[in-house]
This record gives sequence, C-alpha cells and structure tokens, in this order.
Amino acid sequence: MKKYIKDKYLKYGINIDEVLEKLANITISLHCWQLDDVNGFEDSATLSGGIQSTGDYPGKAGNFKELTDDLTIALQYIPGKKKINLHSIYQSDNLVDRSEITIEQFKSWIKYAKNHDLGLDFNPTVFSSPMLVDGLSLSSPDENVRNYWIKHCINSIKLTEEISKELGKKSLCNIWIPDGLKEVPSDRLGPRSRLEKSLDKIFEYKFDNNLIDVSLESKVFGIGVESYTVGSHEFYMNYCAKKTFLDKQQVLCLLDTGHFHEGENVADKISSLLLFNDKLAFHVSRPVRWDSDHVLKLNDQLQEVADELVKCDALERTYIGLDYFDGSINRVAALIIGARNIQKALLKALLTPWNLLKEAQDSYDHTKVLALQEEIKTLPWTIVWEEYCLLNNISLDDEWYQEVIKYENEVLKLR
Ligand code: RNT
Ligand code: ZN
Repeated sequence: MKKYIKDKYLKYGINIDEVLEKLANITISLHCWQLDDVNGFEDSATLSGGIQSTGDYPGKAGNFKELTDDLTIALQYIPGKKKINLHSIYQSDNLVDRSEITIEQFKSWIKYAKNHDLGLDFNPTVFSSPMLVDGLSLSSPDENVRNYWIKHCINSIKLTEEISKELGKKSLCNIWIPDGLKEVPSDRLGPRSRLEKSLDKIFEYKFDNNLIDVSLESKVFGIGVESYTVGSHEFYMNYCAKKTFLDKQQVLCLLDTGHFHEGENVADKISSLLLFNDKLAFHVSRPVRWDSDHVLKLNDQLQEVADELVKCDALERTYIGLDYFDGSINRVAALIIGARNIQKALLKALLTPWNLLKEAQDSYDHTKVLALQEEIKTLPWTIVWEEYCLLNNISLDDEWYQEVIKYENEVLKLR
C-alpha cells in the first residue's frame, strides 16, 4: 500500500494494517436461501409466512448439488471469514419431516463446510408448511400445532449444537415465526401469551452456550399479516431479558434491518441493546417500502449499522448474517454484491476516527463533528478496499462480474 495513503489515515490515528486484520476477522454468515428464492429441497415447496421472492431469472438452484456449486462460485469472490446460514428446508440427506430433523439430514452440508473451512448457522423453518395453520405456529390456539413447532425448534437447537461440535465453530440458531393477523385482532394478549409459553417449553431444553447461541427474530408485519405480528420487537426484547436475567439462560435478540417501520432507524437501537445484552444478532437486509428483502446496497442505512457496530466496539459480540432474496437478477451475483457491500461498510466504519469524533461531541464542538464527518467521506477508502481484496486473493470490483456471467452462460442457463 502506498505510504501516502497510510499517512493520510495515520493523521487521524488510524493504522491501515490493523484495520485490514480486524476486517479479515469479522465473520459474515451467507444465507443459502438467496440462491433458490427460499425454496428449499422439500418436495412441495411453496413459500409462505408473508415473505416473498419475486422474479424469474434463469438458473435457480434446484438441489443440493446445484446450490453448493453456486455457493462455491460466490465464495470465491467474497473476502474474509464466512459461514453459511442454513434453514431446515435445506436437508441434504435422507429427507424426513421437519419435526424429526437431526444432524443425519445435514451430513453433506457438514462435509461441504469442512471442505471449505466454513462455519454453519441454522434456522428452524417455521413457514412454507401445512402445519402453519391459518398463519399461526407457536402462538396457535391449537395445541397440536404448537407442539409440532416446539418439537421442530428443539430439534433445530439440538442439531445446531451437533453442527458446532462437528465443525469446532460456534453456531447461531435463529428462530423466526411469521405468526400474525391480517385484520386488527380481537385479542392481542392471547397469542403473545401462547408464544411465551411455547418458547418457555422450547427453552426447557438447556442448550450448551459454549457450543451455540440462540436468537429470536422480531418483525413488524408481513404480506397477509399486516395488522398484528405476535413476535414483535417489544415482545422479544422483553422475552430475551426475562430468559437471560431471570432464568440465567442467554437468548439473543436478532434485529433484521427490514423488520421495522420505514422511518425507524435500526442503527439507533444497537447501543441500547448492547448496554443490556452481552451479544446481539443481525439479519442485514434492504427494505424498499416494506420488508422486500432487496440485495444490500452500500447505502446510508447499511453504513450506519456498520458504524454503530464499530464505534460501540461490538464486533466480537455480534452475529452478522445476510437476509435478502432477489429472484430477478443473477442469484450468485446477488449474494456476492450484498456480501461485498457489508464488508465495504464495515471497512469504512473501521477507517473512521471514532475517538476524535467522540471527543469533539463531548467537548460540545459540534462544528468539528460535522466537519470531520464530511472530511472522512472523501478519504481514499476504495484504495484500502482494493488492497484488502488483493491481500485476500479476491477479485477486484471490476473483475468478478465477467466470471459470474461466464458461469451463468456455461452452467446456470443450461438448468
Ligand atoms: C422473514 C425473516 C426471516 C426469513 C428467513 C428466510 O421476514 O426475515 O429471517 O427471511 O429466515
Ligand atoms: Zn430475517
């Protein structure tokens, strides 16, 4: 790296070598479901639960082989430490009903992860199922329905522990349920109280915190469930606090950046949560008017989330996973673009002199804050990004695209 660039950052007290090392140590969990529009490998796959992938771009992965082939291509163009985020609908071996899953159904994934030196995260799939009755699962008035999903969630947690043991890497098991109502409810308390009891049953299983973390993902609304979401942000924030502090069983809040009202600033929530929780989890997504799960762009919203994680010194206690699904463009490219963008946002955050900015704020020098914030924007971070890609043997921004299009022409279009 040119001395001139290093010196430019040193002037602000930032050592580029240290930054590059830090960046290389941040793990990003890549969601397998971008590659097949959240279809999964079960026979009768129809996406439900108020989420939608739109578009019919050719080449969607249709089975384990195709999906991992695509993943292998994407991995080549994403620098840094990576994990793969799985859903239970992606069973690779000896398919069973979801409520019965064990590590046996994910043997090929484990082999793949070992071969590529990847960690794995896991999610029970509490949607796209006839057992989601009238849009309800863990909060259903029907005990059989609740029990089915309780069993599925417990088995998912157990299997995440097994995965972590196999790989020697800590895994996250995240639970998201779509439960909610289209119209204003006659009863808001009942479903929430049933969800609380179902979660309590799930957590009767005392998972090993050395092996895994478990998180609960909140939401504001989904398609067809516009008026009420049982697992709201307030519900889970309080539930996680209850489990963690009263019951001494740590359960994490997961913030999906698409799961809040348009005017809400997700980045602003991070510091409050960090003060009262040891760890946090994220699904980084890009909502356009609703939780539309667009591919991540390097926009202000993403930057502010990355900035908060860095300035709160929270990288070591945060799980970062991607969560978007776009079927209207090359799906492999979509995975690469989003993953590179979160890394660019983190790099820019690491290249910002937060100490100087904090000092200025605390000495009431708000003019300096503004001047410095704007000055930083024109520092040559793109040169540092190039250096990072070169150091990691990863194609530069203007190189990978042609390769992916070649793969599209030679492989994806023939499917
Ligand atoms: C849905 C949630 C959830 C899913 C994935 C597939 O709104 O964001 O995380 O997107 O689990
Ligand atoms: Zn999510």
